[in-house]
Amino acid sequence: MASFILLKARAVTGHLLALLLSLTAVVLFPRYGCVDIIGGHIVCPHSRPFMAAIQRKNLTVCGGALVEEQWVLTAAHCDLEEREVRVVLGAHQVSTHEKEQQIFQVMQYFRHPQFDRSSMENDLMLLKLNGIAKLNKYVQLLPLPDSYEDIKPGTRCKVAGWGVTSSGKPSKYLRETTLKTVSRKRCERKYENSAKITSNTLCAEGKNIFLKRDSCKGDSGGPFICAGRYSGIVSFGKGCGRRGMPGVYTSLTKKYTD
Ligand code: 4AZ
Repeated sequence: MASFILLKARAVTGHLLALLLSLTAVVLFPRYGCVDIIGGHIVCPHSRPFMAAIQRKNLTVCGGALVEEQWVLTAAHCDLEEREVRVVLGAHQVSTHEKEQQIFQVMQYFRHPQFDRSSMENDLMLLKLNGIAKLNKYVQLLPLPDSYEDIKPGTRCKVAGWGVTSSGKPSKYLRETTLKTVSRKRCERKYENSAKITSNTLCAEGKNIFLKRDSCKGDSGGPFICAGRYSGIVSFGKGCGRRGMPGVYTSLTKKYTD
C-alpha cells in the first residue's frame, strides 16, 4: 500500500513538472508550438504566401513581397543585377526543391531613382519577373496599401525572412519576429552620423527583455507589417539584435505608393 501511494505521488509530481515546463515554454517562447531572423520563430510552412526569396547562387540575399502577379517589391540596396538571380515564391525551406515553389528570373530592375547609398534614403526597388505567378494556397499577393497613416511609436510589427539568425548563419526555414516601432527622434539620435532618418522611414526594435529580436542580413527587402498592414520594407541597421539599437525600415508612404 505504502509503495502504491509513493508511486502515485511520483506520477502526480511528474505531471506537475511537465505542466510547469510547458507553461514556462509558452511564456518564454510564445508560438513554440507550430512551430528569428534574430530571436523569432519558424513560421508554419506556407503561412506567409506573399514572401519572396531573392537568391544568388542558392544563397538568399534579400527578401521581398509579391505585390502583383509579375512584380516583387524589395529594397534598392539589394545588389542583384547579375545573371544568376532567381526569385523563389511559395517557399518554406527555400534552398531545397519544394513542390509549392514557383521560381522566376528578374526581367527588369526598377530601383527608386533617388536611392542614395550613403544616406540609405529611398531604399526600395521593384522587380519585374520573367513570368506571371500562379496564385494559389502557397503563392499570394501582398497588395500595396491604398491609403497612408503614419505608424505611431509603440506599434507592433511583424517581419519575416530567411536572413541571419542568432547562430550567425542564414535560416533554412522562413522565420518571423515581432518588433515595436520607436519614435523618429529616438532613432535619429541612434543613427546621428551614419544615416538619414526621414518621414519616409520607420524604426523598430525588439521589446522582450529575455530575447533579442531584430531583422538581419538577408532579411532586407522583406515586408514590415504593422497592425496587420503592409507598412514598410526591411532596410538596414547598425548590427543586428543590439540592445537599444533599432532597425530601420523604408516606410510605404504616399510618396512611394503613388
Ligand atoms: C542587412 O545587413 C541588415 N537590424 C538588415 C536589417 C538590419 C540590419 C542589417 C536591421 O541587410
